Amino acid sequence: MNEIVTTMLGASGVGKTTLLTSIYEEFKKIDREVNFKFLPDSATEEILQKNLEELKSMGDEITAKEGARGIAGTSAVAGPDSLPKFIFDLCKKSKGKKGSELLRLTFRDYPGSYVLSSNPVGREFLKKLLRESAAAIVSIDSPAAIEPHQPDPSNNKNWNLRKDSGKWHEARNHPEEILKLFKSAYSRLDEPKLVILASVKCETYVQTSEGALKLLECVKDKYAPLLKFLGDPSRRDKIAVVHAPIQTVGCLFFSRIYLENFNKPRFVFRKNNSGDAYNPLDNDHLLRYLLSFLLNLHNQGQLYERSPILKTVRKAFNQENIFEQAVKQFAKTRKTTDGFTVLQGRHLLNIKE
Ligand SMILES: Nc1nc2c(ncn2[C@@H]2O[C@H](COP(=O)(O)OP(=O)(O)O)[C@@H](O)[C@H]2O)c(=O)[nH]1
Ligand SMILES: [Mg+2]
Repeated sequence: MNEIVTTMLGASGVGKTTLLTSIYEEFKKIDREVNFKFLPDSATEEILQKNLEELKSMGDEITAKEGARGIAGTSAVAGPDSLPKFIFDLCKKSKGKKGSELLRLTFRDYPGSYVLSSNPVGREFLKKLLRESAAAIVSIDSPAAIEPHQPDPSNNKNWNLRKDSGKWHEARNHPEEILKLFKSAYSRLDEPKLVILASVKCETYVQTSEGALKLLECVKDKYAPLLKFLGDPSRRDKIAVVHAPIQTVGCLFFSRIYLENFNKPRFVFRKNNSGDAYNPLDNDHLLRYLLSFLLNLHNQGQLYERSPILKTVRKAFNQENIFEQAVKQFAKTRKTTDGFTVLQGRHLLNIKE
């Protein structure tokens, strides 16, 4: 099977599993747009369907929990080898049957504690995974990156970055641990990579284009050391970096922070109207960017003849001419406004006409 792996990156509770669940929800709708289907394998479907039901039945107010979603707790004990893989097969649409499989997209999720230096086994696993993956999606907890120590309730609609913005950023998002992981996995690259900085839990901040741009500025500022590393002249031609604000729940807005024992911050989210339904937004663009990257590699990857990822991509696209056409049609409608932007490596995402 032609398999392309994406690593989900982020500490506990930043929203990795919820992001994956919203992708699962979105994948089901793709065949309305183009002539192929994304089918989860049965284990993926079982886990994500359960998460989806939980998300859909969420109350009017929630306190974001660390590692709230299913898989984390149990697998943390069992170790990396027993982690589930989230597998989606891109298939040709054919009446009644599953259709032939063209490309397998695998997403790797794991307990968020793997990101921390205090977990050497987890970090070793992650380094290897990052090195072998074509793409990484860094899930960024937006309220942690933005909110000051004491959020100002009137700051909600026309919110502004303050001098003391991002009081809990280090504690929640662990940007320096993420940077260290990239440093160990991307130090010598011989094939191109896609890095998506996905700002999640961002409902509050992206209601206006202006707000979405402020979020982008904040991410650029808070991740400046990572962007500097990825943009180093020795590697910048090989790495595409995209910022994507994703509302993985859609109906829950940041409300307030309270401190629990040992000053641990708890972020509370509320629905604007009681009973508002789960309504993820824009998560399909993660997939559009991922497929743009793969299609570009197929068309313009001559520099990387020996790359295993290129070989896989070639095999996938060479099976059927219409597959390339369909992917092209799907990928080129990726969003480029409202905080979505290519921060680096545009040449790795271009789609030729
Ligand atoms: N409002 C809002 N809440 C979110 C979003 N993504 C995750 N959450 C909440 O944040 C908490 C942690 O998410 P989870 O996906 O389990 O994080 P993980 O540990 O990185 O896998 C859960 O309580 C989610 O309901 C989002 O985009 N918006
Ligand atoms: Mg999780």
